[in-house]
Parts: sequence; structure tokens; C-alpha cells
Amino acid sequence: MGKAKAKAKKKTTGARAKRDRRRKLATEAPVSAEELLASVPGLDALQDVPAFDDLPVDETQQTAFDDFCAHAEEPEQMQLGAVVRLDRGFPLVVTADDTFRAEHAVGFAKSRGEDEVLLPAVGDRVAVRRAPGHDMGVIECVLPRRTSFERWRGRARGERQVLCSNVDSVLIVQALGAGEVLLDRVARSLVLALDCDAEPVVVLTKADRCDAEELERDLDRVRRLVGPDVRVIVTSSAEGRGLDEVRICVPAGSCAMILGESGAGKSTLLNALLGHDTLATGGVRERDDQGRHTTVARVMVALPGDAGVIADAPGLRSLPLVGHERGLARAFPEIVEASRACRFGDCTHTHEPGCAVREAEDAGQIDSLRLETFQSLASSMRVSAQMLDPDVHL
Ligand SMILES: Nc1nc2c(ncn2[C@@H]2O[C@H](COP(=O)(O)OP(=O)(O)O)[C@@H](O)[C@H]2O)c(=O)[nH]1
Ligand SMILES: [Mg+2]
Ligand SMILES: [Zn+2]
Repeated sequence: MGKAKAKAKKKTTGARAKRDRRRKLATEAPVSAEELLASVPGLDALQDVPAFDDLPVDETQQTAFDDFCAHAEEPEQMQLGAVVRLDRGFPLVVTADDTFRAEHAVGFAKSRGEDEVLLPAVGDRVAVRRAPGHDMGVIECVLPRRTSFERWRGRARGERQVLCSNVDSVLIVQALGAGEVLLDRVARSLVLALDCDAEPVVVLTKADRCDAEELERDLDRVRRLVGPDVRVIVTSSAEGRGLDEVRICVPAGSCAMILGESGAGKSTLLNALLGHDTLATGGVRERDDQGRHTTVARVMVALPGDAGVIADAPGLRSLPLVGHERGLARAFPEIVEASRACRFGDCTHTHEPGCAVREAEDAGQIDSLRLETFQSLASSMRVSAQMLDPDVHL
């Protein structure tokens, strides 16, 4: 692992100075009504918006951008940008020179596969047109995604929704002190992160709400579940605990996505890392008075100092696994390895004779908690695959 670290790039002092200047501008007392509105935390404040240099462009993306420009009309208007915020307004894009809102080009929703629409997600590197005299930009092309964190939205007629692209790590947030930590959620998040090539990190929040004994019990279970290769961090935003450990997981030049249920303490954690309240907390703005989620805001913030970027997203109640076999195999490699010796190729490791996985469990080589979790995830994936396509038998 440590992939994010390897990718980390030292920020140039010039870029940082520019970002700090922009931040200073953003924190100065607002003058007009519009600026006043823009300064309301969690609404439209440009504070903590990442600079273009915080979001490195890889070779494939640069080449795709150059190719696109080679065939674009008036290529001198094209800029390489990154989508850093998707909220109520138009996508917010940063480029080397500027930060502005941008709309999609007409006819942009071109199909990628059959009827899949490629709309920009937070984290996307894009080719954006900035015509002279225009405040708004126009996103003309989404450049190839290095990684893409997707989740299944809806049931049988659902679709894959990109929550964040070009993600290096996923901070799996679970709150302590509200009964036992839900291992099923941690496991699902782990599978989703590994499926998209991101490094998972488990962040247990609100440690101030439980005593030492509860903490030890929860920590043991989570560690046992995720195995020795996944970092588990205990935090309390209320007490400032564990913040440095989280920061270390998000080195400069990398992007982490924060994943957890509504109320898990994600925005509070981000505010604690930022040192001020940029993101709305308490879930108030996330719901209307019927208690429905209304905000679909996905917001990237740049951590202060020599650190990277974190994308906040609204809480996800469910994390369906649909076609995430690769992630499942990566999360439980020892089980997949052992299963190669099972007598039947389609062994479910439940009742079949000659099951090498259960033998390994009996011999103490496979942790029973991990096997139990694997079984439950694998079976729910079989169910979701059936639901999507009743003719497919896994
Ligand atoms: N005791 C305690 N409460 C916290 C902590 N972090 C967040 N909270 C509370 O948990 C609630 C939800 O937090 P929020 O950050 O909005 O969660 P989000 O929906 O995951 O973004 C708020 O009322 C916070 O004050 C913490 O470290 N300790
Ligand atoms: Mg939040
Ligand atoms: Zn088996």
C-alpha cells in the first residue's frame, strides 16, 4: 500500500503562495450582498477550495487533453481544469489561473458505453472552455479517470453513480459510542474502496463518547475484520484526537474521499482538520422538513499546510455491492487463495464436502469473523446479481 504517498508531489512554493492569497481573499470581510451570501459556511464559501496544483494531472489525462485540444475549435480557449465542487449551482472548476463555475457543453452527455452518460464528478480533470468576456466556463470533455469511486443507486433499475473520481484513498468513517460498530458497513466500504484501487483507511470517530473498555472492544473487532494491512485510526473531533494520523493519510498531491453515514461526524472531522467551520454539520442542511436528504453536494477541501485534498459527500445510508467481485477478492485475499483448493469450483464454503476454506478456518488459518463477513457479502452480491439479471447464475 502507501500508494497515495508514492504519488504525493511536493507543492511548489509559488502554487502555495497563490493558494494562500486566494484564501486570504476568501476570508476577508465580505462587502456586497452577494459576497455576504457566498461567505456563509457550507453554502458557497470559496474558502478551502483546492488550488489546481493540489490536484495533479497524470500523463494519460495530459495526453487526452492535448488530443482534445488538437481537434477543438479555438483551442486557445481551452484550459485544463479540475471539478472541485458539485452543489446546487453549476460545477465549480479550478484551473491554473482561475476558479469559476462551468456548465456542460450542449450535447455533452455523449454515451460512453451503450446508454451510459458521462457527466462530470467531483475530482474529474476536464477540458474546459473559457471564452473571452464570459464568467462561466463550458466543460467540453471529462478526461480519463485514474480511479473512480462508484456506488449503486436504486434497485434493479439503478445505475452506477460516480461519487468522486481520481481518488487515492477512502476514509471509512464510523462513529463510536452508539452501540457496536457496524462491521458489515466497514466491510462493504472496504470492498468498495479496494474495488476502485483506492487505499482504505478506517476512521473511528467520536471516541470521546465511549469508555476505554468499549473502545478496546470495538477497535479489536474492527482490526480483526480488516486485517493487518488496513490502517485503523481512532479520532475525536471534540477532543482533537487522532487528527494528525488522519492528516498523514492524505499527503500533498493526493485526494481522499470521506465515506460514512449521515451523522457519522464526517463534516465535523473535516472542519477540525481545516481548523475552522467551512462545512455545515449536524445534518440540518442535508434534510428538508420531511426528513429527506436534499443536498447532493460534493465538496473538496484542501487541508492546510503540506497536505492533500479531501472530498466530503452526503451520508450514504446503504452500500449495495453489485459486481464488486474484484474488491471482495482484494479485501479477503486469504479466503480467495484457500478457495482454489476447494473440490467444487462454485463452492460457497457453507456445506460442500472438500471445502478448503472451512478446513483452513478449522486449522485456525482463516479468521472466523473474516470468513463470516466474506460469506455474508458474497451472498448479498449473489442476490444483487440475480436481481439485476435473473438469467445469470453465480
Ligand atoms: N461527541 C462527539 N460528537 C461529534 C464528534 N464529531 C461530530 N459529532 C457530532 O455528530 C453530529 C454529526 O456530525 P456531522 O459532522 O454533521 O456528521 P456527517 O453527517 O457525517 O457530516 C453533530 O451533532 C456533531 O456535533 C465528536 O468527535 N464527538
Ligand atoms: Mg456532513
Ligand atoms: Zn469452499
